[in-house]
Amino acid sequence: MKTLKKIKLSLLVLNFVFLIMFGFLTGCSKSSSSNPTAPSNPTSPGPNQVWMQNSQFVPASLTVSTGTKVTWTNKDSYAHTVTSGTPGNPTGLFDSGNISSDGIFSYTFDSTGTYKYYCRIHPDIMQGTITVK
Ligand SMILES: [Cu+2]
Repeated sequence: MKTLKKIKLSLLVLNFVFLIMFGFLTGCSKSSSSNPTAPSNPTSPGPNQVWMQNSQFVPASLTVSTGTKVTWTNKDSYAHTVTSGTPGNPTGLFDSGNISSDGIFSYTFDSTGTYKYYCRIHPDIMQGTITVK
């Protein structure tokens, strides 16, 4: 009878150890998911950045100072282009060619002016303007 009690007691201890370990593990996974230093995906474009998102340039109008490098990032799952000019009238100043998903294109604006651009794949819905001051 004494040995049965001992077994029951050790099982109880084992249960406790298991519960503590389980709690520790879940605690760990919780803290790592809310870790503020973990890299997170930004929800909006940063300074001097334009996103191609849902077949739109975001923001559609951006004002920068001369010498600024503007970077476009394709957030869609399909290709876009960044082409200077207006649909049917490309200026030839810059043309990214097809930018696939997650791809980027950069252009440095060295002169003041208003630079219209568009996507050759979706010219009717994707147009933007960079104003350089
Ligand atoms: Cu497009």
